[in-house]
Amino acid sequence: MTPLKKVIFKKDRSTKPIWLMRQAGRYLPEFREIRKKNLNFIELCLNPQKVKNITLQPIRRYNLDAAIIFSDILTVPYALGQTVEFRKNFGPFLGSVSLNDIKNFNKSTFKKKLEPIYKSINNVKKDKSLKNRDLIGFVGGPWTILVYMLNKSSPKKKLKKIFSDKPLIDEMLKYINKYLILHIESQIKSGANIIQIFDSWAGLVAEEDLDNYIYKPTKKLVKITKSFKTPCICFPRNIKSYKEYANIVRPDAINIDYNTNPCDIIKNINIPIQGGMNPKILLSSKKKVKELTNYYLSIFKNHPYIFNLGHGVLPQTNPSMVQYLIKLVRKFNERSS
Ligand code: 1CP
Repeated sequence: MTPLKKVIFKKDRSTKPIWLMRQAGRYLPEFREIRKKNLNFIELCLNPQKVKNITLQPIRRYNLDAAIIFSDILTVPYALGQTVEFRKNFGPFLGSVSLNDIKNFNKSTFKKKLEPIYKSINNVKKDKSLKNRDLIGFVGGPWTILVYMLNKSSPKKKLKKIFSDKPLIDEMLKYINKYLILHIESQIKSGANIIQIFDSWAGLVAEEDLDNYIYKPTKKLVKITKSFKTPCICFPRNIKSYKEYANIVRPDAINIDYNTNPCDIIKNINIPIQGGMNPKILLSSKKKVKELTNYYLSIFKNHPYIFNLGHGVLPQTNPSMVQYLIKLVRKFNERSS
């Protein structure tokens, strides 16, 4: 059994596997080298040969337990006909889209547009370096995808008024979910053996809307993933209550953000937990990294736990600090065995 599955399915507490969100990406010089020559980010995500290479870059450098397919959650709006660009120092920039556009879209066009991603997963899966490692496929949470589609840029800066139109949101979520299901199924059939759902903007939803905007649609995605005997890890970042989310949505494991107190979470949640440590710590000293890593490891010592961060690796991170972090987790595992 692969390392993450051991924790998730067997509730193994004896070893803490490690992978990192955004383990491939801008902090790696070998990624920046490729990115410099590939200015269209979506096109890069749809190039199986390059995607395979980028996905395996961190696996070649470090002793990680899982690879995550190099892609982006915004390939879904792209496949639904919305233009998606990434502008330097601005982030994603999306074109216009209407409810009718999505209503009338058809599944085979969607699948055809994302076919290169499925081919990439298949290619990565066959690589020798993936032996006894997990390959993680992913989607954005329905709400997070909707936020980018309607806001057309990151909500970090400004969230548009449109978010008060509840009937429109309900209707759009229904259609978005149909395509997220298709994307999940296709990734699993191509070789992804774990699915992670990134609901990065779950924290923006008011208590009264959680059921319709987050719980109900996400629950469906989790159910579909589980029907393939594939674990589903959910990351509803900054959600009001991880406990309530876990009880209602029923993921196989839950990723926590860095504002979540790990001591509280362990009292409240009995499913496997992933992540939590603030990625900013990797910009500080080895001493501080060691302290905080050992703090998380000791808290989750007797709980099924996958080591990860509370958000993605920051672009300014020195790759040697990532190396050091992995060494610390491996050392802890050796001491515990
Ligand atoms: O060079 C560049 O400018 C591209 C930077 C980049 C990278 C490396 C983007 C643009 N996406 C990615 C890859 C990516 N995105 C992965 C690859 C696998 C890995 O983790 O190694 C994954 C899993 C994602 C997921 C993703 N994309 C999320 C969910 C996680 C999170 O960060 O909250 C989100 C919100 C996105 C949208 C997105 N794509 C890229 C950026 C800069 C953003 C964030 C936009 C914003 O600030 O709102």
